[in-house]
Amino acid sequence: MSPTELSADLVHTIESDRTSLSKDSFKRAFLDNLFYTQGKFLQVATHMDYYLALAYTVRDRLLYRWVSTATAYTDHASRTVSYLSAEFLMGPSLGNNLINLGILEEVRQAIAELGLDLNDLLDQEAEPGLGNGGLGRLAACFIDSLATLELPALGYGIRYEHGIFYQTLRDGWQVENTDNWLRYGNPWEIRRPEWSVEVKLGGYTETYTDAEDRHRVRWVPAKTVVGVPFDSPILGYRVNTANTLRLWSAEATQSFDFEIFNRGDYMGAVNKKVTSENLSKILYPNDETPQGKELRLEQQYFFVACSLQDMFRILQGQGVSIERFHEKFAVQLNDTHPAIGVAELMRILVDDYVLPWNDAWSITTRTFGYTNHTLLPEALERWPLELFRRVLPRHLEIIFEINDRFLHDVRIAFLGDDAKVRALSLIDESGERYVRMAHLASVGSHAINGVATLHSELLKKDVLADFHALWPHKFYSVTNGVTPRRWLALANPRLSELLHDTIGDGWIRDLDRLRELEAYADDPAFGARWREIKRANKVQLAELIAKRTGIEVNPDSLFDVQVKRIHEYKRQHLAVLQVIAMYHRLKSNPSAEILPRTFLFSGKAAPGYFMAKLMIRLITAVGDVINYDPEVRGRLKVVFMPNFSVTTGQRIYPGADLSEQISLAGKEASGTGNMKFAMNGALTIGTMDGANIEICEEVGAENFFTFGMTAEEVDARRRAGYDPRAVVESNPELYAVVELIRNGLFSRGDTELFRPIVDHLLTHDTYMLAADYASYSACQYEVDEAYRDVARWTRMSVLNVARSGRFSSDRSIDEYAGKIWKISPVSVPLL
Ligand code: CRA
Repeated sequence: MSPTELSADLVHTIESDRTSLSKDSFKRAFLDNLFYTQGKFLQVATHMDYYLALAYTVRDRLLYRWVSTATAYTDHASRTVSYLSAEFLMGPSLGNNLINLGILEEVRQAIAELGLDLNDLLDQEAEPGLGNGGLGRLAACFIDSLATLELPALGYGIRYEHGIFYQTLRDGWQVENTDNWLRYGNPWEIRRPEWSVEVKLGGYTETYTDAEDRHRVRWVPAKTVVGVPFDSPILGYRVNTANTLRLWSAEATQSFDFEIFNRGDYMGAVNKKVTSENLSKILYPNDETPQGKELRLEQQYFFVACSLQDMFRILQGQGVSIERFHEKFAVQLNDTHPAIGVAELMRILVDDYVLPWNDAWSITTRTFGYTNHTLLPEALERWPLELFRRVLPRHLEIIFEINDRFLHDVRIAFLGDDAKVRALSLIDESGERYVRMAHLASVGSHAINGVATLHSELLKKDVLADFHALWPHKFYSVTNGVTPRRWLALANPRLSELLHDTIGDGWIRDLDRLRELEAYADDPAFGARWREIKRANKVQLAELIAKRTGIEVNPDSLFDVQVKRIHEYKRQHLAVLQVIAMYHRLKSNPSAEILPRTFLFSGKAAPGYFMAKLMIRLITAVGDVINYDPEVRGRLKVVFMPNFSVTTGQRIYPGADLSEQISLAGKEASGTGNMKFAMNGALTIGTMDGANIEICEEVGAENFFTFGMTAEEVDARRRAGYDPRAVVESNPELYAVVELIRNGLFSRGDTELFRPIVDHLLTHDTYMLAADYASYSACQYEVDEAYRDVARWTRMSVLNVARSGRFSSDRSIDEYAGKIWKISPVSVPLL
């Protein structure tokens, strides 16, 4: 019997117990797992036991598909995408896996028959918060879509022991608490020690002559750590494809140093282990503000080196020659965090496999694609040269060599233009010397893309303009997307049911099918159901708000929501100015007819970002005044919901009426929350920034509230000399608002607390709140007017959903696959 026959045979023997999707066998398997993996019986089991038993039951069903997928890929020797990302913000897996298996309702039923509520079990799952925000969540949506489109793919990242911090509020300030997502274990992962690899760090290099008389370089590292892969299956929607998310955990080469131990130094003996394991201990909680921390560079190199070694193992397992690496793997760099991969692949090919430089370079550049996610100058990663040399001495030499050859080409392309040479160099030599990671990624990739049309245009015009002049053919644009499985089917069961009843289920796999809803936009019966659903979602959100914050909100008020990382460029404080203006209006005229609104904010601030933390404090302070002012009588509420996460997002988007996407134009590369809101029937008030522009185009300008300067107007305004104080002083409403903050209304008379915000607004106003204020304020009046017209608002909401198909991550992935990766689907037969 050959090994393949053997495994097929085995799978069939165990099939009925572990793979059947029938309700009865599911129930049996659940009880079996409760008994044999949790060691509990129904009467004494906790909700966590139930959740884990259910998770293992679902996992068994995934494993069958996973093994089948691995077999199909091996048989086809398929071209594979390796998606390299320092962050994967997955969110809980159970609900999503039930959706993708197509058994959510059956399982709900089975669980109910055992006297349990599926929702209670879903709530037990700890969220793997292995990302900061949009970039990490994008990676998670992308691997869902890759599997759904039956594309061979591996996600490679880091298994951080502690993900993004858990945010609480104390006296209105953000407090960071350590996340401990692994406390009860992670039922979705399988540790694969047999595929562990070693990673070298530090030390020095030396040259030598090998047995064949070749001059070679040897890297003598200062330390070695072990990378252990933990694999999780990523099942596509109603397909057999289950791809792999492979996250690396750092371990010590030896858990215990006996030499030190024998000298009697007990603590010292475990020290080495502790330092090695620090590598994958914690996710750096900064979004778009990298800090030049040595450990962070080590983390980046660690997971990239592990992943490339893993790819070579797979290549060799399939008997493919090294020279064909780029034919087997398309490696995508999710921002510059994995850009060191360019130098690492060169090192492997040149130092270990002794390939000629030019051959190695050709393989490398045909392997990598680079996605840029930001234009913010402070977000572009660069490493001080000395730090880089200390951690990766051999890679620095390789980068110098790449740079030499590259700059030679630059000199020829831009004859005699030394400024171009300095601007394009991989090394920034304007002061202290740095390695520019975006330059390394751009030189080492065959494709460079932005994440929305405007962003890609600005990349070509601005941040990477010189690279564009050199290699226009390398530039692409792929607008971001989000997975409709998690963000619609799972997050919004009520709306999904209505869609199911109206147009069937085709939209879950082909989101453009939502267009069929357009026919119902003016149908009164449909509209009434539409409103009932939104209202029910709002009631549920109001309950969550009350539970998390103690604040009671009125489900009949307009839910005006801004949820995302807290950043000055995202301008949460612009929304706050508007809230204060409304409050001021009410106070000046208590009987004024105003449309009741609930302002909901949620999001984390980087722990070291003073202004962002102060912005949170301003939101909570304004809430503390307005929410308890009897004169306002529930017409205005301001809520800051702590700990925004994937899980909280799933509960917020479906209950929103209005989505705030108010970044200064030219600053938000794309945004993805904007898409989640639109898909769930919220209307957007937004600037012409990032993907807002494309959302507005798709849904129609009449169904979108636009305001503010365009990116071009922003530039022109700044060039013309921008004086924010003059703008504030010439707008009585804005002036009054600023005065209220300045005089301490929201700080019990303390005029110092919010001074940094006020001063910055009046002097620099980097993100031009003052310039956009009047237009924002006027636009909010239009929102009021539209909301009062119930039929009109309903129609707008329906059309937003109907026309959101383009913002499925399936569309994004289809574009990457066709234009950049050149990969095609492989259909997977079950074994
Ligand atoms: N912070 C951008 O700012 C974008 C996501 C995903 C960001 C968002 O506008 O939607 O990436 N950039 O493309 C980023 O992380 C390092 O840069 C983000 O999430």
